[in-house]
Amino acid sequence: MTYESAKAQFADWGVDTEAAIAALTQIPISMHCWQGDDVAGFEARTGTSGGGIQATGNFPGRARTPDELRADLDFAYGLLPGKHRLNLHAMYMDTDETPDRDEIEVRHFQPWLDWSQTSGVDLDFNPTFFAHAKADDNLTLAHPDRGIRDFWIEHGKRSREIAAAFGAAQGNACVNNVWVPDGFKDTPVDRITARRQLEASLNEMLAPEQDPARMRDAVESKLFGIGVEACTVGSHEFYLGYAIRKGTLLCLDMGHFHPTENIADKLSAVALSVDELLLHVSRPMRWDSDHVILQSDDILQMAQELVFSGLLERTRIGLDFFDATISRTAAWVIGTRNMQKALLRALLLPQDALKSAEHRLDHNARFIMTEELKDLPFGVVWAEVCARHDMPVGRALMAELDAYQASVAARG
Ligand code: RNT
Ligand code: ZN
Repeated sequence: MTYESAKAQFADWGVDTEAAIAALTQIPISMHCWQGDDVAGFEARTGTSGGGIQATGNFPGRARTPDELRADLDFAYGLLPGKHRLNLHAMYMDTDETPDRDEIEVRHFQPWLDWSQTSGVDLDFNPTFFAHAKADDNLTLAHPDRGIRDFWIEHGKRSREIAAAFGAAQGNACVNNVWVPDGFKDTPVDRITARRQLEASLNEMLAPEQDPARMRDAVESKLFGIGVEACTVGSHEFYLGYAIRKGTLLCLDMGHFHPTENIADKLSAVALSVDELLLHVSRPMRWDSDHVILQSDDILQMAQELVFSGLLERTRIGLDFFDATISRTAAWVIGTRNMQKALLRALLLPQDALKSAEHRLDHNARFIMTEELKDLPFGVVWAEVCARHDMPVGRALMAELDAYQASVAARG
């Protein structure tokens, strides 16, 4: 089918494909650096990821150095229509020095800044509160030991400064997302002390004022992780309240809730109380497994909520998945494209007609429409987007992904 006939089919429903394409290419996705190397990072001094997150698998081609990671990123961004961002973790520092986490400065990330300037990919940032001896108790900002808390508070402060420096260099706000693994393997008897401790540490960390034009703070909740099955200190309720009171962004990671919860449903609810949202779009399978996102119902609903609830302007879309059983670059490209495809599908729906059926309680019309609309040629419009950016789809995409994978497969 040609784009012109697809365009006519959408027009028949009152949908302007050109407007949808224009809107889609304005939506940046903050792609996470950590899919490229299985969340290992480039610090000289620390070890495995820890914190209850784990990439499993040993498919060849993992990036082992910052240069390899940047080469892989260049390849991946080259297959993503639109202008996107990179979400960098502190453990991805690129320096000959060996700063501990409480010693990091923007100079330790200079090669990333240089790459950002030349590639035009703006940066977001994350302090790394895991994969470190001082996080081995699965307690960081909520640790009972003042010295350990101070260490992590300092790390958090420095991360905010680095984020602000990134923001100043790129001319738009860098989001600095705080996720801490803090929790208990077995049922704690004093949850409130741990939560007060986390709150106090966060307050200290966020106390130095930063220009919101340069950096914004986000906080990410979690339900449980491996090793912290009984209680996570920074739960959803904890951070929802915190974000409302402190005016930070609230980060919703799709893997951080009970498996049957609908994360898309949460957006409109929390958007009434928090100004800005950050998403970690992910795919949990039975637990917070961080599978690469598919064009699954969860993702389609998430995208539809963003579009239909008018939340795109105040939501930063970040991704959070890591699969080491497949090509890292294919995971990035397919996963990020799936987010874009989901957004495109939402943008190609006759929003007014659907809403008006619901508003007049015509659930029958809404039902017929939602099902009939599923047969529209969304893929043809996506192929047109890619063609306009001179990017492949289908078998041609597969050939490019395979060729790149073959070129990195010999990495040790
Ligand atoms: C962990 C959180 C967190 C991490 C990254 C690496 O459960 O989802 O966002 O995945 O910071
Ligand atoms: Zn996350």
